[in-house]
Amino acid sequence: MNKSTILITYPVEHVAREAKSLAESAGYSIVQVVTQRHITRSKFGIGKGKADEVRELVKSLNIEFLIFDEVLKPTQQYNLAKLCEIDIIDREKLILEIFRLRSNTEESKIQIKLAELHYDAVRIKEKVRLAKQKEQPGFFGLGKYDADVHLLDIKRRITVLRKKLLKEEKRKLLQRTGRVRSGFKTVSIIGYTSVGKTTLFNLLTGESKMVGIELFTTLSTSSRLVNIHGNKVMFSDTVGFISKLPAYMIDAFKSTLQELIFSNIILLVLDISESYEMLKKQLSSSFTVLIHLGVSTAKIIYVFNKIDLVSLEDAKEKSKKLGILNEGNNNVVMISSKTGMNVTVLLEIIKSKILINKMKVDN
Ligand SMILES: Nc1nc2c(ncn2[C@@H]2O[C@H](COP(=O)(O)OP(=O)(O)OP(=O)(O)O)[C@@H](O)[C@H]2O)c(=O)[nH]1
Ligand SMILES: [Mg+2]
Repeated sequence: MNKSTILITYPVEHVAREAKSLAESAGYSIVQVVTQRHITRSKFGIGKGKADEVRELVKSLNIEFLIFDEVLKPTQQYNLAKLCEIDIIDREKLILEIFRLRSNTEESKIQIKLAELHYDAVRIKEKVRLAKQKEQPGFFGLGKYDADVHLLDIKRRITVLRKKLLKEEKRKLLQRTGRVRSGFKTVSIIGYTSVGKTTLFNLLTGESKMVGIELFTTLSTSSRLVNIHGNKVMFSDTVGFISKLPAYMIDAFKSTLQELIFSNIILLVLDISESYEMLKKQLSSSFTVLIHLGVSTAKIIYVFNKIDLVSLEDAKEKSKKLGILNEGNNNVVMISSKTGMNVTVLLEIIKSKILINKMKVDN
């Protein structure tokens, strides 16, 4: 299937690259990238002149989809769709599509449904608001009454799904309490999507969970108990993060992500083979999630992965520029999950942190 697509994004290399990877992960084939410095203009997102150009491109290149690398208001989406006579997929919709394609557990399916309903609700509310202003009578052919009924239905479904997730959260809480009682320590592997979290998880646990170059290969948490020199440690692999992930999506994945709140150690994985700009983005997207969940950053071990792809000097320089230095804190390590390089060093760090925690508890 060749879903020929135009991508509208910013003229910033790493931003455009992320958008392109997202689009390709959802199965779109990018035929043309259109970049604009401002893509949040009120009517079409882009300016009218550019919108006309895009319309011409759509026609001449036989384009089926238009991906817009920003969150669009329903009016913007509608205006642009009408002008170009084509489906517009904005950034949020795109992320939701990928999530839906990848979801393979009951829990992640509920989480995605919840996020989708939220996305729809925001749009319907906007339609109602516009209908009230009489700016757009019969907007999208939807009367106010229909919209209200639809909205109520969405709210009801959201409540039902939230209850289901709450049950799951409680089940996990019990599981966790059991773990704490048995003296297990927990280590969560987090980070931007595609940095190699699952590859590392597999290496540490002997598992064979799916890894892939596409974004968001992992959507549901896997955990596995490992014995590190006589210490029982539970490793968990988690869903990857991405920049500009809306808070409601983090909330939707809360039952998956709250594992992090209770972890003894957090391995924040970064892909050192990426550019400095990209690394900054990887770091900030991880911090956004940790802060939103209220997780202490003191538990972090920074794991620079894919060291096999760069020189040690280059890696050190980048980490220094990022402000992540190993000044006796024993919380930075450069590894390759592919070749296994320095993984024993990582294990030693984990072990020493666990022992320190143990001593703190014992005293
Ligand atoms: N060269 C090299 N490639 C690696 C390394 N670790 C992972 N990869 C590759 O990076 C890609 C992504 O790896 P994954 O383990 O799926 O990454 P992830 O962080 O779990 O990704 P998501 O689950 O999609 O968020 C795969 O193609 C891996 O083979 C490494 O140390 N060196
Ligand atoms: Mg993964």
